[in-house]
Parts: sequence; structure tokens; C-alpha cells
Amino acid sequence: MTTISNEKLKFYQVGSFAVGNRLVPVELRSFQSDEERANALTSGHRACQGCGEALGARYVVDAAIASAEGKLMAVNATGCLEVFSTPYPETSWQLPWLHSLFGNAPAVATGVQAALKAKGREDIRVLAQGGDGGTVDIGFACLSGMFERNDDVLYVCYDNEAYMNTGVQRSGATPPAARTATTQAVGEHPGNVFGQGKDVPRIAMAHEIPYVATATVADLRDLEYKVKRAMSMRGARYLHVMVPCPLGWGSASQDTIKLARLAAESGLFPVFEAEHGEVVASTKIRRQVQVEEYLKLQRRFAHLFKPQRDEDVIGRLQAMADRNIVRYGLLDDSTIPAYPASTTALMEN
Ligand SMILES: Cc1ncc(C[n+]2csc(CCOP(=O)(O)OP(=O)(O)O)c2C)c(N)n1
Ligand code: SF4
Ligand SMILES: [Mg+2]
Repeated sequence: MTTISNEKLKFYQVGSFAVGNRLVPVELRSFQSDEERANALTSGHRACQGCGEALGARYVVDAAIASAEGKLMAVNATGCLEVFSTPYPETSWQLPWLHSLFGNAPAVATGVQAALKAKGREDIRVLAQGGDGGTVDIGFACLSGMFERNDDVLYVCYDNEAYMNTGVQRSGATPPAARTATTQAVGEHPGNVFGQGKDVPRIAMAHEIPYVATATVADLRDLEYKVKRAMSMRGARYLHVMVPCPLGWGSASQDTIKLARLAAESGLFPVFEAEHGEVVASTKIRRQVQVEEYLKLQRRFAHLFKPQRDEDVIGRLQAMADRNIVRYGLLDDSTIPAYPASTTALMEN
């Protein structure tokens, strides 16, 4: 039985931080390397090549099933994850799985949990999952209610930063300057505007629920650890996972993991854990990567580099990353300080 932790492991055998390696001691192996893993999202689904959401969901659900000792039910909002996994009459899911509407997965999960409680079956755990559109936009009121009531549900948001399933429309999680079908790279300020959108992990923290965490598909061991940690608690828990989308981002399918890593190492996507409204841990960055290393690999940001570099916009995105570095103490072990006024001013310009 694995006792997954988020302790860093070096896999010299493969020269990478790949997880699932069967050469490490049994107690340090990932859930995914376990022959008994649930394989909950099995092969044959229709996700695009290199889909971060498919990868993230596979790790999340298998880790949740292992943590729940096999007794897990899932509720899934409408979105890519639901569509690519369940083309009627087929399914890739190997667990009790309900498709809710686009906007009500948290409410449906709350109902499932209440029914289980009424039946005296609180040994069966409930997971709800959805994309960023289903979570930060249309499902947000239900999610906030679920948090406020502290319902015993783990909610997982797979954030690919737009409405991918319906053709890459902007969501409240789309980053500034990104081109989407509804924020075209035209006009004086091409792409998505600055100053809008929502930081839902921080909003979740404001509800003071037992557990909020962020993760990426670049560190699958950390992702598994956070699922296990969340499942060790009762009450409302929220996990926000960055999942690159080759189709919507205009990136190469083989760059999915690299992009998730660059998002974290630049500071654009801070990786942290919070309990009852307070940050308790953040994943440190050894060397901060400049945001342009991340942006350049994605055609949704191509207008920042051609026909000429847009220093102003690249600088503003860099300022966002720099603010996260300070806000979450990503570069050192110091306690999380207030971010400097100069950075705030740059952000608000
Ligand atoms: C009420 C309602 N409005 C719109 C839709 C169409 N719709 C289905 S999925 C989707 C976008 C999903 O985006 P997101 O939640 O980010 O998931 P992704 O596909 O990106 O994984 C939309 C607009 C719908 N199903 N129901
Ligand atoms: S559009 Fe994006 S999220 Fe949807 S299946 Fe393809 S890669 Fe995955
Ligand atoms: Mg999305």
C-alpha cells in the first residue's frame, strides 16, 4: 500500500521527475504505479492528444478512489472531460459517475452526499469535477453555497483557462492578453482584457473551508498527495488543477507538461495549500523563469511577439507573476509578506 507524500523524489533512472516508477521503494510509489489502481478513466476516450485535463482527471480520480478505499461517487459538470469520456452509448468511467448540467455540479454533489448521509452511508465519498467555465463562471453560485454549508464534497476544477468544449470562448479564468474565440487578437488591446476574471482558489479560501489547494499536471506526485490530503478531511474541499489544452492554447501536444511546469516556475500559477483560509504551504521555485518562456510556446499569445514585441503587455504579465512570487513566498522560506506597492501599481495600470 502506497503512503504517498509530496516529498521530492529524484528518478535518476529516467532522468526526470516522472511518477509511477516501479523502481522506488513500495511505500513511496504513486497510486498510479500500483497494480491495484482503479483505472477509473480508462482508455478509449476521445480527448485530444496531449490533453492535460484527461491526464489530471485520471490521476485525481484514481487517487481519490484509493483514498476512499474504493467507495467513491463522482459528479461531472458538462465540458470537455464529460464529452470526451462519454459519447453515447459508451463511457470510459469505471466508477459510479453522474453527468450534471454545466452549472450545477456542486449542487448535485451536495444532493448525492445528503442522500448518502440519509441512508447512513457516509463511508461512500463524493467527488465533483468540472472545467474552469463550469466552476468559476456558471457553477460559481452553487460552488459558493457548497462551501458555505461546508458540504462533505471534494470539488476539483480542471483549469484550461477557457470554454474548450464549445470552441475556446473566454472564461473568468482566461489570463489577460490571451486570444480566444471571443477575445480576438485584433484592435488596440488584442486578446483578453486586464483587470477582469476571478482567482477562485483565493475566493474559496475566503469561505474558510477546511482545505484549498492548487496543483498542476507537471507534478503528478504533488497532485496525488493533495487529493489524498483532501480525502483525509471531511467538509468542503477545493482543488484547482492547471491543465494545459493544446487545442485551445495553440501549443504542441508534447509541450503539455512543460507548459504546466513553466506556469508554476514563472510564478504565473502559484502552487500552494491552504487550511481554514490560511496558506500553510507553497511549492518553492528554484529559479524563476521569465514569463515569456511560457508565453512563446502558445499561439494564443503569438500577437505579443509578432509583428513586434509588445513590451508593455509582456511586462504586465511578468508583474502578475512577480506578485505571486511575493504573495506566496515562492522563492524562499520566508513567511508570506505583503506585496510591494510598486508591483500593485503596475498591476492596476
Ligand atoms: C446552461 C448551458 N450553457 C452553455 C452550455 C454549453 N457548454 C457546454 S460545455 C461549455 C464550456 C465548458 O467549459 P469549461 O467548463 O471550461 O470546460 P472545458 O470544456 O474547457 O474543459 C459550454 C459553454 C451548456 N451545456 N449549458
Ligand atoms: S480541447 Fe483541450 S481540454 Fe478539450 S479534449 Fe482537447 S486538449 Fe483536452
Ligand atoms: Mg475550460
